[in-house]
Amino acid sequence: MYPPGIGKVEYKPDASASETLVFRHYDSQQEILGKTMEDWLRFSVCYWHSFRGLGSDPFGSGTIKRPWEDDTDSLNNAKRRLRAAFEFFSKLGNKYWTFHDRDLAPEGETLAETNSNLDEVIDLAAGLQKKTGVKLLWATCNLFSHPRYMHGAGTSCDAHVTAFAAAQLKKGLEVAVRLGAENFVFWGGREGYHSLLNTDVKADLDHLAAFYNMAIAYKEKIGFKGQFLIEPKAKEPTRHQYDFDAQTVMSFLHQYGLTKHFKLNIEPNHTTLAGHPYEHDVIFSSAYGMLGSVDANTGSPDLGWDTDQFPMDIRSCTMVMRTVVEQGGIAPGGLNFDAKVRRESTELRDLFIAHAGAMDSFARGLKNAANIISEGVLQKSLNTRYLSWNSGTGARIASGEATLEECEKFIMECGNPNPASGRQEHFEAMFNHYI
Ligand code: XLS
Ligand code: CA
Ligand code: CA
Repeated sequence: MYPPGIGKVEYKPDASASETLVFRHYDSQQEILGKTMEDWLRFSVCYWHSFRGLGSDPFGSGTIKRPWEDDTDSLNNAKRRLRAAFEFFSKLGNKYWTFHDRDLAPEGETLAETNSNLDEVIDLAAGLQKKTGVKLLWATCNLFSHPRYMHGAGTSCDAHVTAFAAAQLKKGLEVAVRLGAENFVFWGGREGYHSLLNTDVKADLDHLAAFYNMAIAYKEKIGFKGQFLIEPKAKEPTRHQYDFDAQTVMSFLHQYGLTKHFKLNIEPNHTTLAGHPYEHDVIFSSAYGMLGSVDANTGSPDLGWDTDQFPMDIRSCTMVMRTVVEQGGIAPGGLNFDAKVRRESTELRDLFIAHAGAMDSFARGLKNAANIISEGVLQKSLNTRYLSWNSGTGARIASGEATLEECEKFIMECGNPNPASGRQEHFEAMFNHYI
């Protein structure tokens, strides 16, 4: 049992400030606006940070010792770690997990050997899923860590590398089917550039679209029913990542006729890396019906880096949940904690507290969002701001019926516009009322 002394995390609304290994707000079966909290939030634990990350960073090696690790890359260690992970999920009470293929099993000398290693661990994963009822929110392929992917995978300048990535992806999709993944994520690990002198950007994007088309064809062939998701990120590891932000990815999909096959997996820490506010990409993708899932984490606002911290800020969680509730839910996506404990947080207890605290923050975000939406005061003020578009010339411009001549005539008759106050502070104060 890992760790001894920590049991199931309980709902305890009257917990004191120092009791952080409880849920004060997350009551999985509590109904909010017609759905249980569990159904709105669809929490998922990510395997790579929580079970493969041991606190190393570019300046130093790992600081974290886990009781199940024997410091080898053996299959036995891989299986012991997976069992520990499912024990963790059961104690935390989350219903989903996510992984990269290479998080689960060691890579061999050849693709055949790698696939056979993976199969061995996938068999165990299938059994543990069945036993615990924990399901796979999404799987993804790690197409960025191995040196072969140094120039990218789908956008490598070397077609042999792209073919290898495609072969790896084929296996990844088969694994997704086997484990009943509800989604499959494409994060463009090294799909980008460091220098425009050695890069043909148009060729890269054409090849990426071709890579996605092969994935769609195979998805249909093997009957994978999950949702394909692309995860934008602005920079890191490359200087410019092609999937820069939600608007860039949506334009790419549109340009290559791929829109209907994908939605977006938005990670707010990537949104801030793009220089946008935390909730920007969540709102943009949702506005176009493209918000598929959220990698629920945060950076440090003063840094902007991709620090993958646990989301503990109630304001940000409220903004995200407001959008999720307004679009009617996030399923088949979820809130995946793509987050790692700080390398100084070395106890196993910290991993539990981090997840429980983030789940509670989102539960509070959900309650706040439900209040904002039920009372409708913010929405009413927003509607008032746009009132001029509902009738007359505004409605004619919006519907595409108006002409430049007609607008000229309107101005000649009605004179200069006199726009009303934007009342930003009023909106901010109203929002603060709910958090
Ligand atoms: C890295 C990404 C990555 C994806 C999955 O920055 O967040 O972890 O979510 O490959
Ligand atoms: Ca992510
Ligand atoms: Ca990240």
